Amino acid sequence: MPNFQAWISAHQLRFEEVLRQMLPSADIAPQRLHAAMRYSVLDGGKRVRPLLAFAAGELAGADIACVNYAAAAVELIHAYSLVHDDMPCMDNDVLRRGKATCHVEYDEATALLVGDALQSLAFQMLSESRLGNDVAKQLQMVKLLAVASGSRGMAGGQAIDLDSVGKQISVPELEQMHIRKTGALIRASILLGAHCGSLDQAQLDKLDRYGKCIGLAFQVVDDVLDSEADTATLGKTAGKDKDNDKPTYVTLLGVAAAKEMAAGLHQEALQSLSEFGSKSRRLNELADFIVMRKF
Ligand code: GRG
Repeated sequence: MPNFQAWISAHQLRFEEVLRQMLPSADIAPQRLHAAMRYSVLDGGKRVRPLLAFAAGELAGADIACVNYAAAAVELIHAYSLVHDDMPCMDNDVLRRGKATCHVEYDEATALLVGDALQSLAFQMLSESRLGNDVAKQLQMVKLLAVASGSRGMAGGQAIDLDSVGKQISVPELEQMHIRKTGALIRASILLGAHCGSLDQAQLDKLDRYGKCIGLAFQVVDDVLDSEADTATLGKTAGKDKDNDKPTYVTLLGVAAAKEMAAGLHQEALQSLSEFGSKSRRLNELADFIVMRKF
């Protein structure tokens, strides 16, 4: 069995090609929109959400061809959220994944359409191919992604985030915001990967518990990195939360307590998977990676 780094690199390389094939060619009209979509998705990002889908798929004995569609769908939604989040009407940032943000490289109207089109493409990927023999389950997967990315999930979390700028909020309120904004899509990535295979409801619930913990841990670590790491390492502007007067785990709890919280969530995530034994090796390693990452 390959070591973790080799497993990650092999999936990242293979998945880049999957995305290249799935995205419309920049030679096809409207060329500028298609070029901007490819610019925003390809050659960048850690691909954490697809990796979680692949690891959950491996645990569930899924066909990798099916997981490719699920992983692409979550990564396209993620890429759309980053493009929109960077726009002047939201976070107004110029740097993402070490390169100019979409609206800077192209223009604002194009960036808006890139996000719209990537979101549609995500649902096309999840619905147009036969992801196994159970059509009802596939429909459930489409709904799962819709809820995770909509107003009760990521978009809703973003709305709360924008509304919280400059305000005092409590730790439970911050947690609710991040469970939606960042956690919902991470959770969906794991469940979608698992749905490509076969697990019973009790096993899916354990994976969902893992997803909830690791989704929140991801955000706590993101807050710590924003306060401690530099722009070159992150590939996006560091220190933005403080500059934008945004409540974070670091501003509310302090760095030490935020790190402790991430460590606690990490342990809870690992415990949720204990019954799977060696089958959950990749998910365990991804939990370690998410909590210990430096970018
Ligand atoms: C615009 C509807 C809408 C939602 C935006 C996810 C999000 C909601 C905004 C991104 C802002 C942000 C920095 C959130 C913190 C956590 C996060 C999602 C970080 C970026 O994800 P990574 O680290 O990025 O997985 P890469 O580039 O590696 O894919």
